[in-house]
Amino acid sequence: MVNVRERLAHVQQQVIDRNPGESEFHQAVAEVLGCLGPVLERYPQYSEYKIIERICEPERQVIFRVPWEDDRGEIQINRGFRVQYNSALGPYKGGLRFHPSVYLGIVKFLGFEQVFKNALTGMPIGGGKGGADFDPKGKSDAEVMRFCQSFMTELYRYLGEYIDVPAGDIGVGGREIGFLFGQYKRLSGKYESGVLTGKNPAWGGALVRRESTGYGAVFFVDEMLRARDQSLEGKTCVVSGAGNVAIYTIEKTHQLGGKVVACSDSGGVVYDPEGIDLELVKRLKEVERRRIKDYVDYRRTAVFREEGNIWDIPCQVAIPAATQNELDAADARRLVAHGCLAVGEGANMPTTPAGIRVFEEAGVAFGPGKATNAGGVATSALEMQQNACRDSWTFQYTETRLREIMTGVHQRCWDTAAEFGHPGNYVVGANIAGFVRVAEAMLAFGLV
Ligand code: NDP
Ligand code: 2IT
Repeated sequence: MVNVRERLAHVQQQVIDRNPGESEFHQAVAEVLGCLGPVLERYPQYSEYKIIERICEPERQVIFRVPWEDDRGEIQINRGFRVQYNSALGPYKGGLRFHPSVYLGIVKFLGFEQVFKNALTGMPIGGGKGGADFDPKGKSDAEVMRFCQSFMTELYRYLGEYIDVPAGDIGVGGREIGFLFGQYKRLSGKYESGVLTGKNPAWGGALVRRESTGYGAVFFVDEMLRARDQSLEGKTCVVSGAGNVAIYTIEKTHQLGGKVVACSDSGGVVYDPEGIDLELVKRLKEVERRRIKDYVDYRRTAVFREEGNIWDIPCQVAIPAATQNELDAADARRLVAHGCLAVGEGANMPTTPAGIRVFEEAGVAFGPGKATNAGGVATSALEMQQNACRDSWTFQYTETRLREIMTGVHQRCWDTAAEFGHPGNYVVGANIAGFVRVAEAMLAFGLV
């Protein structure tokens, strides 16, 4: 029998050869496969039934044309994607990203991560991801509506509450989910609430879903600190991004006694030593859809750095919540030198592999995205539950459920890491715990 290490290297090479040029996807696969050696040694049946090879290949990938007309009457063409990655544990579940950088490799990396993240929540959801290379920045509401309608006109035939349930991600928030749901309802001729999550609570959405990824990330970081007899109280924190995840990460950090002194967008970094004024960020970003540099027009204590690197700012807790590969080894070394104790990935794969190694070697508590940001999709699953029984829960009840789920995710990572000989290593714990749950279901289903 080929040894386990060789087998994993062979699968990784196959993934690279079969998916040329998709570097983010290769990176995500390498991170997971890098943790699976001890699992294959313990469970030879996973090799016999080629579970890893099967898990790396998406069940279905859809790529489609999205034509639409802009406000000047000019025709625009974008490319839409949906990768239905794995349905062993439930309907495909995962967000849609609208950003000019979107291509198949990004959607596949996100879909792959989503499979294990969703498994780790313990909830009945498979993994998928989608999106388009559409740039919502600077577009009017009418343009965004026409784009969403055209996107859904192609995608709707692949969706359903028992089939595939998208939600938001970068560039897709409440406004876009509204337009997408409206078009799905029109095309399908039915009010199928459970086909999308992240809906407005006024028409079928769940309270706390908007806040859930950020809140969940802070709950996870809080658990990591508690495991070291620490807490967020009085800690200086830095949160990158200024979107959905960043905003509610800042909100919960402040509620738990931490002080966030910096956030950012793709235009630069705001540093406010007095603590970020979150109501101002919400107004600028959620209501007026402006740039973060405008923050300093309203706060004398703050400075804006256009070319700034947010990881230069000293902090004890860092939560990257913008995008993939935004924190590299040099950034990690600076954070460590400044005394950073804990890093929780609010975004998906924001830390490079070399950055993760720096944190591991320095003994920094490091929560990978598939654990730390799992509160978003978990609350989406709670939204699906409410839709299925035509119910709606209170904010307080739902937030309590979210907290319990995040405590459970932390515990699963902690126990699994210890069981497989890497105590305190959340990357190992998350990858193995997520993988085993999917693998067991796949084994039970036979060769499908
Ligand atoms: P938003 O679109 O609401 O916000 C994204 C933020 O990140 C913006 O401030 C944006 O700045 C910045 N950003 C995005 N791309 C880049 C880039 N290439 N370079 C620099 N800055 C960038 O998205 P979300 O907050 O929803 O998502 C943030 C991250 O969290 C993503 O990695 C996403 O996959 C992940 N995530 C989201 C979940 C959710 O429920 N929404 C759940 C779990 C994970 P600008 O506006 O200037 O582009
Ligand atoms: O990356 C993610 O987990 C999300 N964008 C949320 C997915 C969801 O279905 O709520």
